[in-house]
Amino acid sequence: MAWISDAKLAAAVSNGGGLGIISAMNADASYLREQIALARELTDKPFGVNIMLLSPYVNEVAETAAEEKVAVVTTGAGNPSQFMKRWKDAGISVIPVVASVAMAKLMTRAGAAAIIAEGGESGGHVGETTTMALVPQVCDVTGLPVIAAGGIADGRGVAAAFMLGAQGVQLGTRFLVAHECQVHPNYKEKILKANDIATITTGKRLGHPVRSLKTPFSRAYFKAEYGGASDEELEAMGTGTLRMAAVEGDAEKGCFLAGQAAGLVRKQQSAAEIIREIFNEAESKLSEAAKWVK
Ligand code: TUI
Repeated sequence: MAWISDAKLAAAVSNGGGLGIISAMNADASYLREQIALARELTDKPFGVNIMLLSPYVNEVAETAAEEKVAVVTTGAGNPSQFMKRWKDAGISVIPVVASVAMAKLMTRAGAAAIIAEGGESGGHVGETTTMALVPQVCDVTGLPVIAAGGIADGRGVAAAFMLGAQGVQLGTRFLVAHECQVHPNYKEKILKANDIATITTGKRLGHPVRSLKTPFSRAYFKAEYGGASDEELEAMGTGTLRMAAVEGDAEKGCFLAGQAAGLVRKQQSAAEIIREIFNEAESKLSEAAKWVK
């Protein structure tokens, strides 16, 4: 989660019983090195780093993650094959995010430690297939642990993910309103106010669909996309908009990435409280569920 998931949030998640992930986003190696050092000051628990494969600095941040020997690397928005050997040689557990069965197979063969199967309900860069359909199909082709992502924001979603065959879950949107999340207050307010139809997918025409909240920016982008704007004009429209949302809280020009489960996010809590509440709820939902098949 670019401009959102920094050392502070990642450490709070790890201290709260999860595995916090620092976003390497579109920043250079020195930013990532700094964030890793800060996370190590804030927690003695393992944490991970997400490498966004479309980053202009992908080569140097991939190397930094290896040099720093972080516990886990997750990847997004592409195929990380070229980096797998370097990371594995450094003792890192590599957990790629996939949006398709084909990529899950490829990553299993390439030596991944687990697979994150992310459905199109999620925020940010998304695939077509929903979590409900994707997770069991990924489970069927890999012997690795599967972590479900996309559309999960509470214990019901966690319970459902486990029933689909997942052994873990990845949540983003719910942690946007964590006390330890440094995102602009306007962003948190928008998430808390979001309903079931609050998000929109743009960027399909450029081949990189992105889910975000419906705002003046995303509506204007959508119109431009289907109204004859050139690829260059669209690229220019999107530049800098994640920072405008997360850092400046710019309600007009910012791109507020969020998943469809934003409508389930109703209160601000610490990361540890979020994790505790979700897993308590999942446990009770799972123990109640068997009665429906009797
Ligand atoms: O990567 C994400 N979420 C993201 S990345 C991002 S930055 C961005 N901004 C504009 C355009 C594109 C990226 C914002 N949010 N989630 C994980 C994820 N990975 N979702 C989908 C995928 C994915 C897509 C294609 C993984 C592999 C893949 O393989 C394609 C191929 O064959 O290379």
